[in-house]
Amino acid sequence: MSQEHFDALIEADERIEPDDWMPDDYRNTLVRQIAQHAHSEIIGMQPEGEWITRAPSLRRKAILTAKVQDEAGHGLYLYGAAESLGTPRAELLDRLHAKTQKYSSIFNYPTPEWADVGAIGWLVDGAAIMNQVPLCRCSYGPYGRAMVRICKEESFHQRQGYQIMLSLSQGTPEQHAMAQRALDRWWWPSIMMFGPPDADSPNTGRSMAWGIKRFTNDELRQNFVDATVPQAELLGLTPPDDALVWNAERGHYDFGEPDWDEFARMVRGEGEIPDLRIGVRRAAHDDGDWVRAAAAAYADKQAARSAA
Ligand code: FAQ
Repeated sequence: MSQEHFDALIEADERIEPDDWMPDDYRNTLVRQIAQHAHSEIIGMQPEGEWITRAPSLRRKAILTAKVQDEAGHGLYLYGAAESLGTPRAELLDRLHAKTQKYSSIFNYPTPEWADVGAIGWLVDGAAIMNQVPLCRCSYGPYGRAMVRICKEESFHQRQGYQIMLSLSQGTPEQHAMAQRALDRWWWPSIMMFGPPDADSPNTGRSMAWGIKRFTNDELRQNFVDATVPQAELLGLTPPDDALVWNAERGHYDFGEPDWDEFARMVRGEGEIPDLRIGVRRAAHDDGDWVRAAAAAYADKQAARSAA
């Protein structure tokens, strides 16, 4: 195995597997992206998890519980994919807790109303699908395969969110207004979730050449806007962007410029919410100490038995 073999696999659009030789930069890029992705999944459980006890019906509670559990599962597959590159999960969690590794900016926004749960499913899971379906073809095998199942589940999440928004937008005037407020809160953060503009994205070029990313941040952002505006129209809701207009010449929607300073603050984890998210995560990790200790003791016992 050598650089030559690696280059040939990439050139042929074939998969790199854990035992294959790979350049250090390729490995480090994957660990960085997969770890950030895994952290996003488990931190992303919090804004919606806060609504499980307050969901408006038993049916909504059951659906939301299942969705939040799915996000935990996504975290597990992704930490597994990162471990196959030689970085243990415990180390990645330490980096998350120390804030030396990132999670998605989108989870640094609050969920003050029930409609936020609908908007997260519709917009955040919708953006996640747009970004992650191409990742099913990622050149690194374990990541691409994990993404297949994740995308199927995200698709269910997107539909449940859209269905909440549909019920609210067709409900009482108060419910319709609550749905509009949630769209106002989540529209721009979802647009920014795709990452910085291509001109300011240091990783895109190399990640595309390696077949990790298949589209640039701006391409995916445009696809998301094009897919989502008609969905908003169907709901009778209006995205909070005066510059949003169909451009027949381009065959795409034109849209306004996000507040990239706000994005940078969210990525850096400034403000109360990032502290809250990491605090809750650390507490959950510490509370789970005894489970990890018990699992390790059980594994030792089993290993000693099979050795005897
Ligand atoms: N937030 O050069 P690029 C979900 C960082 S999962 C924070 O463009 P890249 C499911 C970036 O890391 C959501 N940081 O970077 C769910 C880099 O910093 P670094 C997560 C961001 O990697 C739903 C720097 O900016 N999805 O939502 C963000 O080529 C509901 C320069 O950026 C994934 O992680 C951001 N938004 O492209 C769960 C998908 N954007 O590392 C619960 C996989 C950029 O050099 C509830 N990841 N940065 O220090 C990706 O596709 C890519 O990593 C991008 C960024 C597109 C996110």
